[in-house]
Amino acid sequence: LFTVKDSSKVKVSYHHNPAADEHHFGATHPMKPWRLTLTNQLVLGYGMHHLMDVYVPRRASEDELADFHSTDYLEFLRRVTPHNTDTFSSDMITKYNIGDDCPIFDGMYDFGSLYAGASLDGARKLINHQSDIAINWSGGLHHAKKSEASGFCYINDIVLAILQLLRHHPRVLYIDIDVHHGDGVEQAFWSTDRVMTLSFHKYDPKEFFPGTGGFDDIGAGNGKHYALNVPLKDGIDDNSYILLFKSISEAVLLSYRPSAIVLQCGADSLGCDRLGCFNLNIKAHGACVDFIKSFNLPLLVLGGGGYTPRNVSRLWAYETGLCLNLELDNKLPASQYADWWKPDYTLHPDLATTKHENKNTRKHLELARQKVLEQLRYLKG
Ligand code: TV7
Ligand code: CA
Ligand code: ZN
Repeated sequence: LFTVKDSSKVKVSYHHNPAADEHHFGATHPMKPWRLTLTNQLVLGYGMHHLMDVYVPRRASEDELADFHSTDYLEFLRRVTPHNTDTFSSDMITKYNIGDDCPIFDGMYDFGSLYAGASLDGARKLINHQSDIAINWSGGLHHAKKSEASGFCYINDIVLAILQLLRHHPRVLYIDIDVHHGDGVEQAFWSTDRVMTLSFHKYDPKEFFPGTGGFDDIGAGNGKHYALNVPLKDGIDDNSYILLFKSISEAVLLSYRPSAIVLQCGADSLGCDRLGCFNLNIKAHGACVDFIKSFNLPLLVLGGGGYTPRNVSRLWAYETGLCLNLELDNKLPASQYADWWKPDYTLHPDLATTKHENKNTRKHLELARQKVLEQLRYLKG
């Protein structure tokens, strides 16, 4: 099933409440929580649960959610259902940004408190040194705002987990490799230097959600230069992405010197994603995770987007293996779910198709790198 690459002991915890997987946004909605069941099947199939601490975290309480979210918004999420929606004013539906992207579905508050509970559990295991790396593939929902749903996200588990880490850590670095801009996390920490946010994403203000995250999004007040963005174009390939990611994140780590890192591993930056437009293979995405891991700082690893469930599960199983210093066999383990990985039944199918032509010129990539590195010259301390 796997070989052990490096027998040095890393304490990894895996936070998964299978109740989260059972929620449905709607038949045609691209967000499929059951991709977490597929992921977990591969994690178990490879036998990785024997090598880490597996927790079924409790739901986050309303008080815990209120560390970031407004109580009126939380009360709305808790009370509204598909059957009583018409008893809420249309102003409220508009204000909280309910719609096609963020529909009202049965159990949406429960879903939010489940994945937020898992991220908080992971953050606490890092704080009390029970884990070196904590993993929550159900988390990473980076668009949710204080009083507003956005982009399939209702509760911002990342902001909540970072707020926990800040109780014990002077500086937290947030890195986001989802194909979308991590706008909710950036906005929450826009004016503080205690969190640095770094997002790599497709950027096209008119055509691609959420439209923010250009070079000039840099934070404000005390947080000026502490929000970093790497806007990219369609079709970026393995080599350019890895090179850009490593050179930027290494410079950021050395200048900012965080004491903990939160890494959002959205799988929609893979090639063949239903919503994404990059051309990355699983190994390239994983190389970014492995690089961050090599700095040996307390690390919270989260999921995020990912709209082709068979590849989301491959990726997150592979990255669970990287956290554990394992080399997983390319042949996937047998299980009752195996048909999802037809016809090849492998961990590493070729995802770099010609569907998205690479529009990132060397000039654009070099400019992106320079623009970010320039911000680092202004950091205090
Ligand atoms: C973290 N893209 C979340 C990414 C959120 C992306 C969007 C859809 C979409 C929604 C659907 C649907 C869809 C095929 C794709 C401007 C709009 C255009 C709604 C139809 N099919 C993450 C959010 C993004 C909902 N939103 O970063 C129901 O695509 O582009 C938009 C906004 C207005 C609303 N319409 C889309 O990965 C988890 N939505 C089918 C059914
Ligand atoms: Ca991103
Ligand atoms: Zn995304």
